[in-house]
Amino acid sequence: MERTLVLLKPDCVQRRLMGRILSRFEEKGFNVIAMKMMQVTPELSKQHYAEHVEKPFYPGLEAFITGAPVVAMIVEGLDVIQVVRDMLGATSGLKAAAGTIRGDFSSSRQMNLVHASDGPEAAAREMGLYFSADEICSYEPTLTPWLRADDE
Ligand code: FUP
Repeated sequence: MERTLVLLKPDCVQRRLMGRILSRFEEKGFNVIAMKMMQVTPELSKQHYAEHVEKPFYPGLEAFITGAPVVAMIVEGLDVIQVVRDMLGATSGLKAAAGTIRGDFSSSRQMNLVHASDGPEAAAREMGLYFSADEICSYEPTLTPWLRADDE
């Protein structure tokens, strides 16, 4: 079982798409085990996007991600890190395949609605940036027997 950090970005909140996008992860069968609305500070933005801080697009990215609240969540499931990345689609909404979240709802590279960790190391680091251990509510969903076979 894996866990990944998902952010519904400011454009998702402002465009009233939170419910529809959360539904995609719920409908897939993943467990949301932590969730909160919060304001990303410039400091948190620099930590989150550490690999991009020196890039020319970073100032605009920071202004965007700190410009309105986000919803941070931890999503749990089998292979959830890669599967959620696949559900998001390519970084730019103009390049993301139809049927993906970005492909269906975004027409921007910056305003691409959702962030998700891109690997196990990033997931561990990003979950630690956004959540403390006591904010994680692990539980066994009662419908698990109807989501997959016992040996999967
Ligand atoms: P992703 O992993 O798909 O979220 O995308 P990246 O880690 O490559 O980029 C992080 C964020 O920077 C993206 F959500 C969009 C933004 N970005 C820009 O605003 N301009 C760029 O040229 C590249 C990325």
